Amino acid sequence: MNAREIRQMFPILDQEVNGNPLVYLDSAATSQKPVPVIEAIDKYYREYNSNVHRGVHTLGTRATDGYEGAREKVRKFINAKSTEEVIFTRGTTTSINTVAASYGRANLSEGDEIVISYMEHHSNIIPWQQVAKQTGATLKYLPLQEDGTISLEDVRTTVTADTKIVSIMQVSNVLGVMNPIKEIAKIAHENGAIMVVDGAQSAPHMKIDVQDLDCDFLAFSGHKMCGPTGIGVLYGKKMHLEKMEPVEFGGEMIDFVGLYESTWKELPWKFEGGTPIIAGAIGLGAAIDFLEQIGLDEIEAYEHKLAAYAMEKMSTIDGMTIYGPKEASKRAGLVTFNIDDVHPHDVATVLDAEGIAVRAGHHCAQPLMKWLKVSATARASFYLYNTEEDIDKLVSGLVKTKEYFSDVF
Ligand code: 7TS
Repeated sequence: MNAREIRQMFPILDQEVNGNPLVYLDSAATSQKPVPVIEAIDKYYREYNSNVHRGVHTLGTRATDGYEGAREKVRKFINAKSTEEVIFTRGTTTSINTVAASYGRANLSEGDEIVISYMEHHSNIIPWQQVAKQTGATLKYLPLQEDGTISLEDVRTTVTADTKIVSIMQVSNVLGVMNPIKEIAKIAHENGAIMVVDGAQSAPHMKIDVQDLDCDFLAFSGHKMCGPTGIGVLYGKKMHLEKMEPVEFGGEMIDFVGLYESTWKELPWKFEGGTPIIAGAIGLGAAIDFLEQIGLDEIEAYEHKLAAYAMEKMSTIDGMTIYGPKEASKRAGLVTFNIDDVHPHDVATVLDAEGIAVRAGHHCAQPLMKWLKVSATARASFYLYNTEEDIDKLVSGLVKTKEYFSDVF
């Protein structure tokens, strides 16, 4: 399938916005959904909507098969050893909070360190701030190189024998940098710490092998990888998950309930209290089938090409500042930028009038904005359905924005 054929599988892209064909460049916030995903969810609600793991009736069995079948698809997608290591959550945020609240509270105390980096998303900062306050542990930040990359030398000096948890994003939602997770995990382990990976921006765009990375936990969201909102994944090594306490209690996650004491189901269900996100998991399973049919390596290579094209074209615009590494080979498919003194919200507003959707703001990364010495930026992010033509339209939209604001001031 070429990009044009892929694009046709996303019905939402075939529309006009403000009188112009939609150019959707905000996939890092959430991706669009292809027909097979929409159909899988539709089919579930039309044909076999039912609760899972309880009834013996036919619809209940079909729903359970759909839900647990999706878990197996996720297992294969990330190469986890077993489905016991795959927990369905609401998304990356919930997944990281679960690790912080359960593993963090049980394993941290005064004098221990948690290491994160300046480029993290708020979802990979605040849960650690909270658990640090609760346990007396110290939160430490890995510095960044001038181009926004992480150096392994800095990892070696920041991670110490007191470090218990290292939690880093695999791909930055602002700088587009791809962090050397496997090498960082090795350093974490040499110091007796565990490695948590925020895979929100990597799982949609590249092949992930948790056994090869040797990470202890991996968090990601379905909605950024062609799946529906409200579903995400927490992968964890069985040896950790087995020892961890659930963070939500109630139906579904219990084995035996007494008046004053209860016991939990085995993995992974002890972490899935309440009626689970059945349609979401089924939709995520369909998204994984879709991505695998195209090929994660192909998607990654295509996005690199788009990023290189965008960097080349955008840098020709006078007054353009692009954040992150200059070499396209070091970055994933997104470009974060500012033009002259035009506020990024104004950039996004002018582009919207042209039918072009980009994100403006701090991108839930305020510490990184501080490091970049800006309050906000604009960001164009690409996915498998974008084309060079979309980027050409972005560039002419940006030229227009510049002209518009030079007339105003
Ligand atoms: N981690 C990273 C690296 C992210 O990019 C995001 C969402 C999250 C965690 C949180 O994911 P959630 O699904 O739990 O919300 N990032 C963005 C973004 O860049 N623009 O909107 C959301």
